[in-house]
Amino acid sequence: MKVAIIMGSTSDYEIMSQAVNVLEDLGVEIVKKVISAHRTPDLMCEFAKSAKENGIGVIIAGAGGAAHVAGVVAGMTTVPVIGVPIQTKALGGMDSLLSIVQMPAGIPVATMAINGSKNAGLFAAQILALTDEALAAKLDQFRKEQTQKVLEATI
Ligand code: RP5
Repeated sequence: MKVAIIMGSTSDYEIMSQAVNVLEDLGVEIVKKVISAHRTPDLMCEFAKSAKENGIGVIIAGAGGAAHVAGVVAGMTTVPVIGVPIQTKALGGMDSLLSIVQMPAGIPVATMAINGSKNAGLFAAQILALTDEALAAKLDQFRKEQTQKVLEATI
């Protein structure tokens, strides 16, 4: 299964590329697309409604400001949605965080930290790894290497 990485603007890609990189390192197939809830609402609906039949197992949605794309997409599919609040100039990303995290009961969005795109990629991989042993082994290896780096760090 694939992970879809969508974002409200090309300006989000500097952050969202961290999810792309971690998933590519783990060998996960991805699709990436700029989809905005307010600038391309028809595209957003089309994407969300066809996600499951297109073989998408997890959707990562990054947006800043009035960041409604993750919640609206989640309302149109049962494919799990992970939201990434993008840091903003005006409010530091608190606007994005609160827009994404406060989903009313019934339509969940797993919300990461502000700019937490790398963790979104890892979390998506962990979901797919529940039914993919090879991917689970790669995640175990990633954790081992991460631990080793901390143990070997000098200050
Ligand atoms: C949101 O507005 C995007 O997700 C982006 O974080 C923010 C600013 O977009 P641009 O004006 O840089 O295109 O829709």
